[in-house]
Amino acid sequence: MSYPPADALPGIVVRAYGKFFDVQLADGRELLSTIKGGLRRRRRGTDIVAVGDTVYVTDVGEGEGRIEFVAPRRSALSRLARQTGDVEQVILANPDQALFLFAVQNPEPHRRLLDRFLIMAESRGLPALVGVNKMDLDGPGANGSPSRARELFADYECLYPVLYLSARTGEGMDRLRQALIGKVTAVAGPSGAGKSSLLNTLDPTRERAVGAISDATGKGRHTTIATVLHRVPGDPATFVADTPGIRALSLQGVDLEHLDRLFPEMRPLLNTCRYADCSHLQEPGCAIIAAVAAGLISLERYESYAKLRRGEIADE
Ligand SMILES: Nc1nc2c(ncn2[C@@H]2O[C@H](COP(=O)(O)OP(=O)(O)O)[C@@H](O)[C@H]2O)c(=O)[nH]1
Ligand SMILES: [Mg+2]
Ligand SMILES: [Zn+2]
Repeated sequence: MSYPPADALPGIVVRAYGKFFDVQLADGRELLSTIKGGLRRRRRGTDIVAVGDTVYVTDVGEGEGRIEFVAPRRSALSRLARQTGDVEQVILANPDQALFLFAVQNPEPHRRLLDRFLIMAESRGLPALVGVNKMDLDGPGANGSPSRARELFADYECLYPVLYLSARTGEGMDRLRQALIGKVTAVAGPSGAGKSSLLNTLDPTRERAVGAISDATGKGRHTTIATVLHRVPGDPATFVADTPGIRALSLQGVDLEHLDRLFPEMRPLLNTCRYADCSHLQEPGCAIIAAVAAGLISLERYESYAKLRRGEIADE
């Protein structure tokens, strides 16, 4: 165990571009930083520094910094990259929760994708929130309900916090801010759901900040940035991460034999099937199948389970 030098400043890595990292200090300043030579050898089998890491940097002037020390990671959202010799690629270090954002329409919400996201979060012990954006486009549902959105997402309301939002009108933003406060939240969802718009609503200075960085470094604008952390104004410890890489995690590391444990509505029933190793697909005396028949477990959620359990994991 080593310690940061006394004059190094604590910060959080908010962007990574290859060997360069933007480190945001407590006062909001960002230093474009490289890693001190000696640090490279220490961490094996994982990225040495990743977005979300707490680091200590020396300010070397002209907006640049040197990372002297990386605080131990509490957790990481990562994937194994076979091409790189099984070194884990960290998508986000130290996430506290995940927000899966869909739109009421444009694009149509894709519940199977939401279920896969939720399974991914469950398998990694990450608390999940569901966001339904573009509520300004909501209308009556098919079953006579006044809200199609609430009809579509009703099954989730007893499982996860469901936030009905509109980046356009500001609907639900107070509740969203409350759910985010003091935490690092990974945001994922289909393209067009409104992730960027929502981040802009949370932090109207965001676009300007990104532009300033690009100008300062003379690059970055065309750099493919995997994960970007945004500080939400109002609380210094609230960050929202745009994490496009989450989607590729999908079911990595999920043991299909125990997929049932990743469905919170199934968990209380798991020891009540007739057979201890019940797959809940066709066995007699299955408590899950009975609960679906009784309307206690949503048929659509069960179908998501059954498809994945049978190995029908083809991506859309
Ligand atoms: N009507 C409506 N449109 C929105 C809302 N939020 C975002 N959009 C629009 O949806 C499109 C995609 O938004 P964007 O933030 O780029 O989605 P992303 O791909 O998830 O980052 C843009 O044309 C936005 O203007 C909303 O709350 N209501
Ligand atoms: Mg976007
Ligand atoms: Zn069963």
